[in-house]
Amino acid sequence: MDLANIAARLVADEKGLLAIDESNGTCNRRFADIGIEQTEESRRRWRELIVTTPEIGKSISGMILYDETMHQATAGGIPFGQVLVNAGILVGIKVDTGVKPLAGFPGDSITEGLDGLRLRLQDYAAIGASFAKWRAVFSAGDSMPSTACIAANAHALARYAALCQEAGLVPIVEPELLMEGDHDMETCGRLSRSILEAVFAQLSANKVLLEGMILKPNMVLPGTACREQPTVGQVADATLKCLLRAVPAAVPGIAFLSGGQSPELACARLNDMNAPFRSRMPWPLAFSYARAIQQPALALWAGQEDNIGLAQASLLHRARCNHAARRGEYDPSTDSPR
Ligand code: 5MM
Repeated sequence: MDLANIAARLVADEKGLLAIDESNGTCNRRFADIGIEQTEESRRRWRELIVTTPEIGKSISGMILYDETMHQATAGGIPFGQVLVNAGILVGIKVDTGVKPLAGFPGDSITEGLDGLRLRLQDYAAIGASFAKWRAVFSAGDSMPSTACIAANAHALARYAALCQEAGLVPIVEPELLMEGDHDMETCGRLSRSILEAVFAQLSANKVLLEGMILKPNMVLPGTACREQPTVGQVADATLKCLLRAVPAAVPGIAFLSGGQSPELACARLNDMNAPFRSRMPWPLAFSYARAIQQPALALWAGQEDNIGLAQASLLHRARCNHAARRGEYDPSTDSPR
């Protein structure tokens, strides 16, 4: 499949992506919060539960794995990548090696992982990956993110994307402005737009084929400590306004991250962008959620074999809710916190 076909498949049929690419540290923190043992075997069991969820491929087009997961298999010995391919789900891989402080700019971050990336991408492609993911992280604050932070991360995202395309992998380009802070929604919109403009300038300078990538942005939201919290419709309007100004129409799809929103709000806001405007936006508006799909299921599973069915039902429910939101057909009144 060529790049444009893979990208089109990732956002086809109103499906979206499920990110299960938490690094071991992040996964262990989530396990610790609910008392699950933090071992390689626990992480394997959790990822086996997810990838073997019956019927999840009817709502999920692709899953993003972490390196450890990419090399793991079910208890019966089937590699997770193969389980996904058998279910008609495209295999993605997170290829950045993590977020570090940006030297000289306290509070700003830079995402690392370009060294040796060409060879790692070839290896991942050889074991079945169709697409990859790299996340750049920005914080809103006094003089943050700095111009240097935006430039460095935009350049790294573009270098990563160019290398992915060279290896035949579709790059998911993920610039995330974090929700933490007391900034208002207007600030988030202004900063998100500057970041996206810098990212697309670098993608163009590095000859990245826009038709062969997917953008994974944050929605435009106020900081979690901001006193004014908007309606679902206000978030949808502010997000679309920002994206329409900054994202070229040639991009084949936008798949939002959830960023710490509740599962219900992430779904309702996606729905509200799709309900009135679905046929009028230049790009399909999809999802690439981790927490907003996994969190309720993780709490239900709690590491217990007996809870696998319940947890899989919860994952399937959240995937279906977001699938419905892509069609503008999500009904929050029939949704429940689990
Ligand atoms: C923003 O995070 C991405 C989407 O997840 P949410 O929907 O929960 O916001 C997610 O793919 C993220 O990049 C990984 O989980 C990050 O893992 P590490 O461990 O690298 O921070």
